[in-house]
Order: sequence, then structure tokens, then C-alpha cells
Amino acid sequence: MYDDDVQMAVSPTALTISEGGAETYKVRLAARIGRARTVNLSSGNPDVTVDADPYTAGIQTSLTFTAANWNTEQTVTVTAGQDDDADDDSATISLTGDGVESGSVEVTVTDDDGTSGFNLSALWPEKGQGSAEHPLDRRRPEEQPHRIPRDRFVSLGFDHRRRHPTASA
Ligand SMILES: [Ca+2]
Ligand SMILES: [Ca+2]
Ligand SMILES: [Ca+2]
Repeated sequence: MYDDDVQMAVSPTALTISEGGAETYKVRLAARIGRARTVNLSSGNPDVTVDADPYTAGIQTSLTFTAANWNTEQTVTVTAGQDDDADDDSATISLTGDGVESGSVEVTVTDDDGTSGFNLSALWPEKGQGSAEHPLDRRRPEEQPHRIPRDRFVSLGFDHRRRHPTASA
């Protein structure tokens, strides 16, 4: 490190975001500067995007600090996009720039999709109309917790007086 590298104050340095949601963190420089510094933001995960300027449309990925605003906090918005799996995700946002000591923010994304497996509620049609299909169980019969005799038909019905689908064999 060179003497003229200035530290950043980043707060917080860890974020937990619900999938589809957004959180923010703040950045300022820790010491007075002469020449301006540009801090570049990058996320290691394409589903986690960073926007350094909420007032300008689109995504901006750099912050500029000058002798006049070095100690004014700038807000970075981190957005967690939807993905098709049910696993929590993580990303490391790195803050780098010429003349600044690097920083980072650790992001954990809490996935909002259900866990895998057969879920009766997935069969419930919205507003009591239409129909929905869901594979009963892709595991081998001997691994299924509730085996259905192969020689019997199974019907799944919706009784609007009850809150949950009913199954009968
Ligand atoms: Ca923007
Ligand atoms: Ca997901
Ligand atoms: Ca995920």
C-alpha cells in the first residue's frame, strides 16, 4: 500500500436480503483527500446487482469522492434478483479504486422459493377456478413415504368449505 491510499468507511459490511428485495449500505472516505477518488463496485454474482445512484435510471457502479464530499456518506443499493432454485445465495461486493484501500460487503440472499418435494398447496387453484398439475412424486415407489396402491385411482378434490385440498383413494 502506498501512503496516499485512503481507507473507506463502509457500513454495514454484511447484508442479508430477501430474494426479490433490496438493501443498502453506505460508503464514505475515512480521511481527507486532495485529488478526487473513484470507487468501483462489482458483485461476484449476476443475480445480485449494485446501484450507486438511485436518482439516475439504470445501474451505476461507481462512486466519486472529492475534497468537498469525502466524508459525506453515499448510499449503494443492492438488489437480489429472483432465481429458479430454492437455495440461499451469496455474493461479495468489492469496492476498489485507484488511491483507495479496497473494501467489501458480504451479501446473503434468503431464497423465497419453496423447498423441493410434493406440496399439496401447489395444487390449490387461485380463486377456486382452473386446475393445476403437479407430479406426485418422482422418487421410486419404495422411497415414497405415502405409497399409493398401483391398482387404485387417486383423485384430488378441492372442497371450498375447507382450507386445504383433500385426497381420496
Ligand atoms: Ca441508478
Ligand atoms: Ca429462488
Ligand atoms: Ca437461489
